[in-house]
Amino acid sequence: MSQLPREQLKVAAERAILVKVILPGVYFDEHDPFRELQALAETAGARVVGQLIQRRRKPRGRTYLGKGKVEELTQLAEMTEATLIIFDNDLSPAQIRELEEATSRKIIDRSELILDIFANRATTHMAKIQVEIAQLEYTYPRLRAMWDHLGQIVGGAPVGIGTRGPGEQQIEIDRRLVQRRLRLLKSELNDLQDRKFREVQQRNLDHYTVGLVGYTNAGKSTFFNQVTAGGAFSHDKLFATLSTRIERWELGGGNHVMLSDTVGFIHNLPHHLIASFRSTLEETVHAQLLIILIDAADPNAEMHLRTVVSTLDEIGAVDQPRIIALNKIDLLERNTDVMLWLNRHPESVPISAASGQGIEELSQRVFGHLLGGVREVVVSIPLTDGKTLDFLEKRTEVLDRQYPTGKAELRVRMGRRHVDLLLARGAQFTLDGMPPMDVITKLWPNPPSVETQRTPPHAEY
Ligand SMILES: Nc1nc2c(ncn2[C@@H]2O[C@H](COP(=O)(O)OP(=O)(O)OP(=O)(O)O)[C@@H](O)[C@H]2O)c(=O)[nH]1
Ligand SMILES: [Mg+2]
Repeated sequence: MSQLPREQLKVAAERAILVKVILPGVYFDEHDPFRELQALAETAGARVVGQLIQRRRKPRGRTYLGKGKVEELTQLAEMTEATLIIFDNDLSPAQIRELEEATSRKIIDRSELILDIFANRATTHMAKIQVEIAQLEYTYPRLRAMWDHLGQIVGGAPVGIGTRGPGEQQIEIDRRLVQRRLRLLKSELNDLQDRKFREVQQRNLDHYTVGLVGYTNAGKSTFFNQVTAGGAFSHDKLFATLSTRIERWELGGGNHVMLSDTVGFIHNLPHHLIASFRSTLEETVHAQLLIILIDAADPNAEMHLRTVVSTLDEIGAVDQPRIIALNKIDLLERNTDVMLWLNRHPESVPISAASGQGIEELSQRVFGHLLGGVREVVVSIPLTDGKTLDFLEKRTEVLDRQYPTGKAELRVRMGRRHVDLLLARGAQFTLDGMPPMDVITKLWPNPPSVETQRTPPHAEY
């Protein structure tokens, strides 16, 4: 296994040229087309020494780039002494081989670059298994096409290549090894996933759970650290977080939710990579509320939002209400930028995870969801039920207190969740003079998320 050459094609410390082919109808950043690829390359540890861009109606079959551009690329690589060429587009194994032969440089595509970052960042056992599965599934089909020519590539070629000519027999042996390893990893991941699923189910019974999601580098971990006991790694690099962390977020008045911070999303993430990160995203899929954190200061923020929404669809996180939080507003120079956003997404909450601005407003909104909509009702309980009295005094807003014989009648502002909690404790009480079960559906017609605010219908996704 340790001999798989493309698995060892590390990006760190290489001199790299970035290449992008712009195809009609495919999104790209017009002001700075290499912005994200450059950040990804630097995150992986490469030094970017050149860039090359081409607009085409469709990719050229053999080399993706046009013939003249391939020559230009080769010259650029020679001039800049580049050892690595990174394509923003996903390439087929045959295209990689053609391009490597033409340029005598190592070629990788965006998916391989992301995998390389994931491989370096994975710290938990689960993340490591998921990355290895994704690597084997993405990388392996390319091995066969690669091996016969890797030895001729300039610089950075892994040790062993070129000295060991892998014949058909060797490929066959390794193919079987890869399959066996994949089966082993997948069965281990299945076990971990089952355990994780039970944990998540139990947590959802015990607590209200809120999933923090967003594009990579949006500031999720910074926010998480602000509002919980923290411990999440935050950094100005892409994919700083690769596993999920859950902590208590105290909302005041004895109310709390469990908040999860997880891996960030990115556009065009290969499907199998999303699939292999399913276990990491288990908390997100089953969270009772989602906060979509957007870096409002990023020029591509709208595309980021679209990516997050479509990734949530893809992983099946579609049932819960969502709140959009516009982060990094401290970086927005003009108030009009915030106003523009609010115009387009009127339900969103501007915040700064770094300075704490707006977080109180956001936690109020979460609080509203937690309670499932606040209503003003009269709760009547026996005077002897000190526990329930105590609960109402501490957890709800008491507006009035009356004590007719043997009873306490409190006019309170309470949420559906308060009623559920009281029922779960076996408390005996009436709401507006009626048994709770008779009035719940009248007071809270759409439980559990009365104030559901899905992304507004006019937004284009
Ligand atoms: N100015 C400013 N910077 C912020 C704010 N929130 C986060 N940042 C910075 O943005 C960068 C990314 O923050 P993270 O919290 O690591 O972002 P993340 O969403 O967890 O990123 P990944 O885990 O990589 O997906 C860090 O350099 C933070 O300091 C903010 O409100 N204002
Ligand atoms: Mg993070």
